[in-house]
Amino acid sequence: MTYPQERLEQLDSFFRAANYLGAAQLYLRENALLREPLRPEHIKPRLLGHWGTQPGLNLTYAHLNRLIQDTDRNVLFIAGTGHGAPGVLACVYLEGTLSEYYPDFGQNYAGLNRFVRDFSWPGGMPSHLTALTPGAMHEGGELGYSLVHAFGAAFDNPDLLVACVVGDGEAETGPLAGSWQSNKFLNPATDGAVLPILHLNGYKLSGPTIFARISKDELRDYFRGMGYTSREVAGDDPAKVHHEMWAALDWAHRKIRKIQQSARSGKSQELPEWPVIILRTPKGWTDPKMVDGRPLEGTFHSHQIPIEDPATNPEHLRLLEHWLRSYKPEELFDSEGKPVAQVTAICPEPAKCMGRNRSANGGELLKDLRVPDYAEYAIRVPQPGETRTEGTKILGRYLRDVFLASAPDRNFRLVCPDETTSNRLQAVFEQTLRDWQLPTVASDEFLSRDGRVMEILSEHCCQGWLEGYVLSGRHGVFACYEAFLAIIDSMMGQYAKWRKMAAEVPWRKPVASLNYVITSHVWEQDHNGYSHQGPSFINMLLTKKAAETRIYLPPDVNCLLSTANHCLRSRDYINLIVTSKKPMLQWLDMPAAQAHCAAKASEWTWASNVDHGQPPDVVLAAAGDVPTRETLAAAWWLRREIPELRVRVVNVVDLFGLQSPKDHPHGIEEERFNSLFGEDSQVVFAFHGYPSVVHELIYHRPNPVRFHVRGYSEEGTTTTPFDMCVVNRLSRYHLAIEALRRTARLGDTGQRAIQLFEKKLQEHREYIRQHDEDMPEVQQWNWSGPVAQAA
Ligand SMILES: Cc1ncc(C[n+]2csc(CCOP(=O)(O)OP(=O)(O)O)c2C)c(N)n1
Ligand SMILES: [Mg+2]
Repeated sequence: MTYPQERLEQLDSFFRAANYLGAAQLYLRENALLREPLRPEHIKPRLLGHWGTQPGLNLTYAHLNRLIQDTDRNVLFIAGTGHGAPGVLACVYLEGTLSEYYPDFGQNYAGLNRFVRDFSWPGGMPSHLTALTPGAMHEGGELGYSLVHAFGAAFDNPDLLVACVVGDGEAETGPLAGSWQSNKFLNPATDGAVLPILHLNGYKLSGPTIFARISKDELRDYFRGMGYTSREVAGDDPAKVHHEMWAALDWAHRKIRKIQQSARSGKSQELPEWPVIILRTPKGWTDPKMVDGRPLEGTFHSHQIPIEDPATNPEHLRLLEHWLRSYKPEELFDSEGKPVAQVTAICPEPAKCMGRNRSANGGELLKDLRVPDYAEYAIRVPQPGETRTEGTKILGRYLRDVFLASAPDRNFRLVCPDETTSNRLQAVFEQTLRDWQLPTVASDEFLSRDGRVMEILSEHCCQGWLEGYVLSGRHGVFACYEAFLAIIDSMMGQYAKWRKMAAEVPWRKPVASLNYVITSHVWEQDHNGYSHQGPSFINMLLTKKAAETRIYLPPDVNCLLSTANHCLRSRDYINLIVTSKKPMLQWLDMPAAQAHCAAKASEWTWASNVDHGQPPDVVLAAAGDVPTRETLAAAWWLRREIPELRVRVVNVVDLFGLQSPKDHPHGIEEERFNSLFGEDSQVVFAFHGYPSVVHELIYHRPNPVRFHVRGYSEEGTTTTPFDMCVVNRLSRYHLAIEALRRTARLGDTGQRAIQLFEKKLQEHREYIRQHDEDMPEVQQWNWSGPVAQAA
């Protein structure tokens, strides 16, 4: 096949111009078009950035432009190697988008100089792709997540084609290696397509890549084994590579169209072989062959700044100038500094330019999630602490009906690492099933090509899919065992960074919040044991910006419903909800739950033993469902044994309520905080996670050392549920003892009660070793019931 010479030349002009501007951004503070001979004072004082990956990104961008012109496709571009930012910025500049978003970077000589100078310059564009970059929804700083983001954006986006350039080093990461399997979840009838382009430039930072050194057959078989058909584009002669890349993109596009047409006309039920392009070009392609007698092009030496110290080394300055002039900038930009028509002719019409792709600024496409009235799922709570219910079971019903309500919009997904049933959320399967494009057998359950629950045993894929889905303007929830959400700590951290910057970019519109439901939590992992007990995700969230993080610990089902509804309707946050899947005592009816959630924390007066206006002897506070139960039981015991003790019971549902309003927007006002916890009262605080969390949050509250926090202290094994509380010293007896120790005025009465509770602990230890279950008085305890006989 031969292609029109004129367009091949246009492609090459764009490629050269992008390469030129990409290299210029690394080096030049002025004289951006080399209108004068290059002098040391034109060179930036600090040379920061990466060259090696840019030519491959630029080539791909140029050719995708051509594809869009010819097919009118809606293409989102994802660069896995975000360190290629100068190349992508150059492409977005050449197509005209950058100047639209950043008028200072106009397509004129002054704008071009400013654009080139501002890269990696204080106050300018950062060295990686960030939320500042039009058309980007992936930073690519921490490598490994490009392909999951691409798939996340493609789900439920039938007209979208996501072109995703994956670095060959990036492809060695665990998350990227797992994410190829996303094709088993992509339904060609209702989802868009992802075209992966493996950028095989042979090297990562300083070593060769595995994929570049395995044989071509092995590489082809690697992709075949994962359900892809690959085609290689290889070479270092741009003219030849342009030819091959044109053909490869047409090949891939034809395949994608055929797969989609066949699925959309109902003809094919087979798992399609999706195309992958392998782009085998030299690292640093088109830079000098040698520097200082050492090979440069095609080696890892091209990764960052290929020619060092040009400002102080005249030979390097000469080599740099020669390299930059090899792109012939005088042919690429006119006398005004504007890219010439020959360069821009290959760009699509403005609305179709990849820098303007609306999926990259998902808030522009966001529709409110249709949700049912959560109050209709409320459970009856005639008396506090009498009935038992599983939180996630009720939440599952609510989510089931979120799927129902949002069905016309197809804009909601649940991601989960194979735990939807284990987490007791299976009511959702009454409305939708698990997405599964592979064959099924009769004994399978809840699988469908059209399912909207995304289950893969990869927390990385779950997280990445949901990020891509949310950033491209949709809604979702990630339900996970508490301990294993920590696997994606770092991904969440990167997402938080993206969100933080996006919130500072005026043209980025708000997106739905990223919602986590943690269950199978530390206090209900008595059966799985120590490995499954880890509440550290809360600690991780605490390190993020207050503006974007929210942590909720609903003490019961009605609070859970109110919280979940709130989170699903919120924007731009990272919401964490911690809840139980086991039958738990219920405390509040729906109106009381609504009031409690709105207040963030409140006194449960029915449980307190303090006359109005009197200071309490001790405040018993709790955050989390199991700690709430233990705190209430402690209050119950104290009221029973020492009726004169003034106990105030406080429950915290919105964890950041504890923080000073100076530190977090959800912080409870000082006056109300003091009305709950007093200014110098002793506080025994039972917390769901690590105790240090509460200490950190109350740091700016009056007299914080009076807070005595119990929580998970890395004690655990396979034991009874209540024993988990005992070994971590969070049990009702421990809390009651601690409260008494902190109340000096009781004298002997207090001592006698302490001895009683210590005896109870001893009985507990003996009982569980004999019976393999908790004492009946513990198991059956409720606020008003059978424990009356227990003492
Ligand atoms: C998860 C992660 N580990 C390490 C790094 C440090 N790092 C930055 S670039 C790079 C090499 C990337 O190689 P490749 O994906 O092949 O990109 P390219 O060759 O196109 O530059 C490494 C290891 C990183 N950014 N992310
Ligand atoms: Mg590489």
